[in-house]
Amino acid sequence: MHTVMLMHSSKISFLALLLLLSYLGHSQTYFANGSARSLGNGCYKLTDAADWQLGSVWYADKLDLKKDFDLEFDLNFGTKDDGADGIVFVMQTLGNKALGVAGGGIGFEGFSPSLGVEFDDWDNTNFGDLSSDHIAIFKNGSVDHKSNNALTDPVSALANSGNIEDGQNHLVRITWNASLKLFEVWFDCVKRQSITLDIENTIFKGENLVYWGFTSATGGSNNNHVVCLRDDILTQDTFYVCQGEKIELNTRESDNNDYVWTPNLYLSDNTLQNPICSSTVPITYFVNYTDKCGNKLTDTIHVGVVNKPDLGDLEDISLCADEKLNLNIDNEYGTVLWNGRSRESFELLNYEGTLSIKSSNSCGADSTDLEVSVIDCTCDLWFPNVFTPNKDGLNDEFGPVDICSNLKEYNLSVYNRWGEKVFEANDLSEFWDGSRNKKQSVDGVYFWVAKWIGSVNGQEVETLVSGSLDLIR
Ligand SMILES: [Ca+2]
Ligand SMILES: [Ca+2]
Ligand SMILES: [Ca+2]
Repeated sequence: MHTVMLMHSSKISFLALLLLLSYLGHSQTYFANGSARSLGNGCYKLTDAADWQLGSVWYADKLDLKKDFDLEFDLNFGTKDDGADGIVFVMQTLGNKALGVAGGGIGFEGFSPSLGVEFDDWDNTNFGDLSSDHIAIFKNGSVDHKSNNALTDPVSALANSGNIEDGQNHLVRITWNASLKLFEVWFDCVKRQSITLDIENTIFKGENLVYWGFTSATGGSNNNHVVCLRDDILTQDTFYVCQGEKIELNTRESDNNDYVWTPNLYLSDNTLQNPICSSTVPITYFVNYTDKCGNKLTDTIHVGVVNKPDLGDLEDISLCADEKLNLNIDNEYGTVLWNGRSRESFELLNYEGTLSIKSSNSCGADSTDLEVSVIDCTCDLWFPNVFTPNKDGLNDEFGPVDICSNLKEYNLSVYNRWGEKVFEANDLSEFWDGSRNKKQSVDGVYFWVAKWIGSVNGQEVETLVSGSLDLIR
């Protein structure tokens, strides 16, 4: 009985049901509003080449400013050098249906709180615009370079101040280093803006989860405005796979499509951008490739393994009256329901009846019903005063008969008549077979001392007993 109890509590503490998830089987989508519409292949037309258009596209999931991000996308500003008004990359907290104001505000006007990176191709002299197509960072829906919402000075989009309304796709990269609070913008592979700012606290008043996307508008002049985004634009550095299943990994796009993942373990093909991983153990990969700007990079990708909840080791529980047991099942990214209610743990104290447990996470769920009973507890050990270690199968070993519900500690020592210790046990399963140093001990009288701590109705009680023993072969 006592061994069942001890095993029971150790099994519970070993139940580490590590759970994670959020990205498993996740497919990412965008919301297009106003004049914006999907062109397929991840491209959205924000405005047509018509006057007074207004569009926005928002990613379905929020960005977390507590984490780094690295976004890469193509912008196309149309074919008319004298067109208007441009495109703004926006972070905001108004939702994924939000739409701003048309005209020189480039669809960004009207969002507050917000952060915007304008790619402005129309010179509004009242806003202090550069005459060339330019990039600047703003907050709170303003595009006025003279206002205190201007977070940076404008710089020309191209270093040579050239025209970006050339019908070509322009590669834009926006990165955020959460620990350095560093926000940077690249245009056609050249860094054009950089700002160090606690965006979460100074703009969003402590909110770290923000919507992100793009706005565009036309006014009395116009252009086609298109943004092309990958559906996996939020590149991850950690993937989670359910134990025994597979997951598609992914890294940044490359023009020459030349990737090498190391170590080449558990991967369908270590030269793909997106190999299938079937690891059953946590593993870290390094991926070598050349990015779209020709930089040779090495990305680090971690794969975590998530176990499906398994409550199969749980057994019915018997507790002594007034004995407490705190049941705890780790499930960090899932939930554990105790009798239908979500709690961290469940304390048993004089509880009798069925205890229903359900543990679930995104890899699966398991449930079990335990019968919990309260028993009268004693802890007594009885020792015989004679034994006959002659291997006839009868009384060949010396040790206790136990009636103990919950033994905490145990020691038995046996001495010969000269006071030499001939045997010692610290576990109830160890009995004396009458030998010492592999030699048979002689017939005669021996002495034993036994000490144990057991639970008697919730109280720990220590007992010390001694006696003599006849060894007869
Ligand atoms: Ca232009
Ligand atoms: Ca402008
Ligand atoms: Ca401007």
